[in-house]
Amino acid sequence: MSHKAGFVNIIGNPNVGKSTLMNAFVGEKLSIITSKAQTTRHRILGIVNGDDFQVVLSDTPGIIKPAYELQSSMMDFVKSAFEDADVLIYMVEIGEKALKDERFFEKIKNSTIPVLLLLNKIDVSEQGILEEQVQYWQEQLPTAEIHPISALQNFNVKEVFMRILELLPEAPPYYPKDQLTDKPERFFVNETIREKILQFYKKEIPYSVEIDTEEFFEDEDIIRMRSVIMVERDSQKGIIIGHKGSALKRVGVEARKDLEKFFDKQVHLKLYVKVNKNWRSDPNQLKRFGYNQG
Ligand SMILES: Nc1nc2c(ncn2[C@@H]2O[C@H](COP(=O)(O)OP(=O)(O)OP(=O)(O)O)[C@@H](O)[C@H]2O)c(=O)[nH]1
Ligand SMILES: [Mg+2]
Repeated sequence: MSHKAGFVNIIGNPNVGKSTLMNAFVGEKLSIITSKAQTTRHRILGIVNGDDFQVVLSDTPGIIKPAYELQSSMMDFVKSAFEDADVLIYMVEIGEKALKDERFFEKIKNSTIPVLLLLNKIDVSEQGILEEQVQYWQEQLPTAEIHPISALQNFNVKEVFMRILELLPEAPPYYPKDQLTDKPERFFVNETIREKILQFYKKEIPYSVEIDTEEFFEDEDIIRMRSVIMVERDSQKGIIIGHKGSALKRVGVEARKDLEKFFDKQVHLKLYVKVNKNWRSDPNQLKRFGYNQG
């Protein structure tokens, strides 16, 4: 039997719906999703397996011009997604005109691998605007194949997946057929907590936070987790904790609910807050938290 396999890497500006699309393809919530830009900080694999195919999707951070070391590492993940792609998905949202860093656009333009340009969020656009947008992108990237979609409402997502299968080469699987992702369990604990922080706190707070799950212990009927929320400054610690601990408690309760769904098991989650001065500008700290190209 012939078998198709390959890497399909999703890139684009922040907040266009890259993670929403990957989760829709995989059918699991592997990547966290929020209405804020720079939600995704890592390159996260989502593997879709069939009897005669294996599609290895990569969700990547939104493209930005880096202002500090963490963001440079995030852009290294995006660069790496150009290197091993068999198919490149360039996602834009309705109304968007250009990448936040145009050097990446040059890379897409010069790409020798197939590019699928997915025009996302068409559920919030009118027909006239959609046609105008398709024409605009056709002029910008004549070699790309354009597909209007709604990742959120699962519109045209299956059709795009079928097209990906056509484009993939004949190859044996890269990962075991029961594997869903490349990330360990603790990563998903970190990300679930960070999602709540993105949702509940304002301004700079979510961008100053990193999570480190120090304990993950699976018992017969419960998983016990202990995670540290790291902030950059003392004042941020107080904000995370909130009046009499109420804000932190809310993070814990909401994260636990999601983790119980994700692991399909009862969860006990303990949260601590620590100040780790300027962690996001410190290459050694960043390495420890997995922001390096190994
Ligand atoms: N209306 C609409 N909203 C969408 C669609 N797809 C995603 N969104 C919303 O857009 C926001 C961003 O979605 P994400 O999937 O987190 O976007 P992203 O590109 O991964 O963002 P970063 O990780 O920050 O780069 C969320 O509020 C989603 O619910 C869509 O098809 N239609
Ligand atoms: Mg994302």
